Amino acid sequence: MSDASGGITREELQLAARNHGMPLEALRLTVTPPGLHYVLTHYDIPVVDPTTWRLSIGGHVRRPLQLSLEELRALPRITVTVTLECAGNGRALLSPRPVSQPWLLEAVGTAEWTGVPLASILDRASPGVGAVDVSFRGMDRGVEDGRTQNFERGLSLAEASAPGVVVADEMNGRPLPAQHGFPLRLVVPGTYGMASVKWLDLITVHDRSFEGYQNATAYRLRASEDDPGEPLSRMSPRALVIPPGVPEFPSRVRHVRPGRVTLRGRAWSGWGRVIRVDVSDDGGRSWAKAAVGEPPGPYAWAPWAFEWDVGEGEHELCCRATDETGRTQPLEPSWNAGGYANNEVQRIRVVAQADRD
Ligand SMILES: Nc1nc2c(c(=O)[nH]1)N[C@H]1C(S)=C(S)[C@@H](COP(=O)(O)O)O[C@H]1N2
Ligand SMILES: [Mo]
Repeated sequence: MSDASGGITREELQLAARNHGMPLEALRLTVTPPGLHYVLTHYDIPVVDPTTWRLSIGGHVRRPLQLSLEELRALPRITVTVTLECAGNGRALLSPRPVSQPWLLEAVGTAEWTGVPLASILDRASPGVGAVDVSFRGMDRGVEDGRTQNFERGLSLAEASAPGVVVADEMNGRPLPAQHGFPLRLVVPGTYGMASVKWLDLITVHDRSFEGYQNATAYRLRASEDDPGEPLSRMSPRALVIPPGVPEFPSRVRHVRPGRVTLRGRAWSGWGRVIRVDVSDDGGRSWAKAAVGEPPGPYAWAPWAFEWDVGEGEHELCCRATDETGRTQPLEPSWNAGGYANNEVQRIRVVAQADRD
């Protein structure tokens, strides 16, 4: 990945125009409609014929399986409400900017995913003694690192067998939209989005660690390009606020009237429950505690609210989540070569001015 420090590059613009974030005003909704949920696709969206498509489960298993969509849909089903966030969320705030999808803070969404628990499918296939990893292959192909490949990510057998991990054919009660993985995708709660493989057609159980590109090379926290780095997994805590008032076009600076403004937002962490959200209106010098509500489930964002007394003038609004493990958000980003997991606090410029007309 190369770096950029100035204006956006054509490569970044290409990615930004194909993939899209969730407009932050959609934080009003507990469940994000598919059209507003963020989308990230490395290669092209494949067109899949659901009548000939099959899910194969093989590798180090006692009973290799092939399932049609109909057969899958006949198995016992669950619905999980899951907040997904891209590991690159916050990348464009880094300097120099690693050149990839230039997310600011909008690579997030929460959906109700319905399908078959992965654990029950693995159970049917019966992993052999000594199974350690499970990989998930998408049907989409492209060139990365000079090699033509399918998008494929692995999990440990323990991560794959966790409750809540689902092989989903429905999003918000409807068949998956093409851009979210029709006809079938994996959804791994608590983990950054890259684990949730879309257009899934092959599950492979391994008796050694899976060293595919997306695990061994991409999605690692590296100090530099030559650093082997640490693998990324769970989402760091983050709180976002619904930008208050109205936006100025095109800067998106917010305009509000002085007085009482109710701020609302959502907060999540892949490491545990969010137990605290703090708000600052002076760029992070002083903080006050917001009220955190109940999330719609153990794998989804929690709502929060704060009564803000806004004085006339310019403010820099910030919010910060802390989870039950004590993990929180830094005021300054920590740079890494891939531009991953930057959970620095959100900063929004707000101008409070009484109406003059
Ligand atoms: N097959 C496949 N699965 C994929 C990807 C991809 O490019 N191909 N992108 C991953 C990444 S990086 C993210 S953040 C999530 C995004 O899921 P969404 O587009 O449904 O929000 O999908 C993941 N699953
Ligand atoms: Mo991602």
